[in-house]
Amino acid sequence: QYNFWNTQPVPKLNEVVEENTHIEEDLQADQIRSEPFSLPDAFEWSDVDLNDVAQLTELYTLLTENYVEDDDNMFRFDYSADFLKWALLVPGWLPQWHCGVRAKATKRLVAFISAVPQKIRVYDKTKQMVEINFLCVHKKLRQKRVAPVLIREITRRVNQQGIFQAAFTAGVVLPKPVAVCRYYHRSLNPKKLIECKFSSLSPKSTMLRTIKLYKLPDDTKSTGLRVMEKKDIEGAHKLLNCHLEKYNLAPVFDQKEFEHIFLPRDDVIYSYVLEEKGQITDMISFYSLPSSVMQNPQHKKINAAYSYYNVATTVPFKQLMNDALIIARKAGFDVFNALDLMANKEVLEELKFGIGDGNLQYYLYNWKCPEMKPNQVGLVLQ
Ligand code: MYA
Ligand code: JJ1
Repeated sequence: QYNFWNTQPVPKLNEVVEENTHIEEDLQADQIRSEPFSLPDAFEWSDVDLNDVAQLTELYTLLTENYVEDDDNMFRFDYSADFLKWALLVPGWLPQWHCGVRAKATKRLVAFISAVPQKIRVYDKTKQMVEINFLCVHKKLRQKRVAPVLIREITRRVNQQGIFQAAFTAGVVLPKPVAVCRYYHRSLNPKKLIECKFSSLSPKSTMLRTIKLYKLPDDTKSTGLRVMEKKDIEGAHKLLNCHLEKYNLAPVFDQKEFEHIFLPRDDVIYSYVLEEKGQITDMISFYSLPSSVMQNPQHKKINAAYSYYNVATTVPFKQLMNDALIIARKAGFDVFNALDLMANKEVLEELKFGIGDGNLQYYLYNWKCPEMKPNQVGLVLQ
């Protein structure tokens, strides 16, 4: 059990942690291995250049065909190429942190892992870390211990930049989660979700009654709610960073990062603000992450919106979140997903979200700290 993870600087699954500190000391430059880790003979390392459309398309295809599926293998995440550029070409990105593996013979991209820089606060300590995401091994290459090689290699490439901590999330249980969050889902297009078997028609209800149950108004309730613009960045950045101080695990954005992450991009990131006397007082955001529907004659894709960072100070949080549902439905999303982190849990049930069958485990690498409840988590990864 955990032959790889037992060799890594992470707490044991049964360990109860009381302090908030690193596990291993930072390495000196001469202690960091300078050669890449060895792959099986038929494969080679190859950075993926996301500014090259051909390579971006190769990564898109690898993930669309091989990335995360639900427990019953009915749906698979289908991150768009524009989304991958948004998530991975953040300020401070490095080409060697878009780490690919190709088959030597065919040059086919068969595996990937990424890191992006992010300052993260854990309780009272703020550290430069990376966020690790998009770990993927082609289905034909599974269970050959390639994933541990990818993880060791990205660790080496991150260490080379003087960074020794990372944050990541996963659906699987590894040593040792900092927090365990639950997915909740709010139907926007219940008929399609039922046809896809994403949700089921309650035996006590009918299609018509279900459609009525999830009906939403055409217009948002918060007066003046509008798309976030460049001129709002300074105010919205301050609003969010101050709000995130409430949580025990949260990113600390600088203004450039904030602008990259939150300026709206069609079919990728949606951000809205409320302004009062020239001040940004409230914000909502969600990102677009469709899933492929496998083995369904009628539907190929579910358009899902994922709740991202929200701050309510002048209107009730429930009203603001309901406005997000209204906007998402109008934009053509079939379902609105949210985790039970930050203050979400307090409004999800009243807004007709139902609990999903997936968990999201939060992890830190080379850091030990006390576990936290979902409502103390203020970090949302893509
Ligand atoms: S989470 C999303 C992960 N991707 C998917 O789920 C896509 C579909 N699945 C696959 O592509 C493969 O099944 C993967 C495993 C690649 C997941 N995180 O090569 P193997 C351990 C960490 O024989 P495969 C995301 O992107 C497993 O417990 N470890 O297995 C964040 C076993 O170790 P151990 C995982 O199935 C990623 C070993 O791998 C995960 O062919 C964060 C087996 O390897 C997982 N999601 O490939 C990565 N799944 O023996 C860590 C399995 O110990 C980053 N395993 O049980 C750490 C920080 C690094 C930077 C540090 C900087 C300072
Ligand atoms: O989407 C998920 N579950 C859906 C579909 C389940 C299909 C059968 N397994 C679900 N649907 C029920 C919705 C219903 C709507 C009306 C109200 C009641 C509820 O539960 C789940 C999350 O719940 N998603 C996954 O399992 C995908 C993987 C999640 C882990 C992601 C890890 C990625 C890490 C990268 O950083």
